[in-house]
Amino acid sequence: MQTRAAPFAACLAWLCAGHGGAQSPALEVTDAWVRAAPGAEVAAAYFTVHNAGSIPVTLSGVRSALAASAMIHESKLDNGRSSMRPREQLSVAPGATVRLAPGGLHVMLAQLAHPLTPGEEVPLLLLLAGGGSVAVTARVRPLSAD
Ligand SMILES: [Cu+2]
Repeated sequence: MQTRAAPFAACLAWLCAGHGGAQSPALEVTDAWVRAAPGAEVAAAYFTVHNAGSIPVTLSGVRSALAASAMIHESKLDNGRSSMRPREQLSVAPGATVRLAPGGLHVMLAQLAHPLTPGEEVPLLLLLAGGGSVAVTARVRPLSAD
């Protein structure tokens, strides 16, 4: 298991680093989208992440220029009731694909800079444990999308 890095320390390390790590993780992010409710201050972001490299890659957080707060959440159905809780880290094994999708893993965007409208692009920065990040652009889809 990996030690749990304090998100803030990880952030500072990233800001201070002049360049990324020696090996850039082979993380492929596809199908990034955001489900937005009209006028809402929160929205959920989804994407599919594939680790094409030979070492495990761990997402330690997410940021967005359009949201004051972005967190990885996991929805679960307990006794027919849906609940969600934060996931501090998301590990992707070599060769593995992890899908963030409605009803499961998602990125919760809170305190949005403005209400999102379908078609709009939302920048996401996926922070990697150990330094580095992956920039992703997610397209806003209507609330009815799944
Ligand atoms: Cu959530």
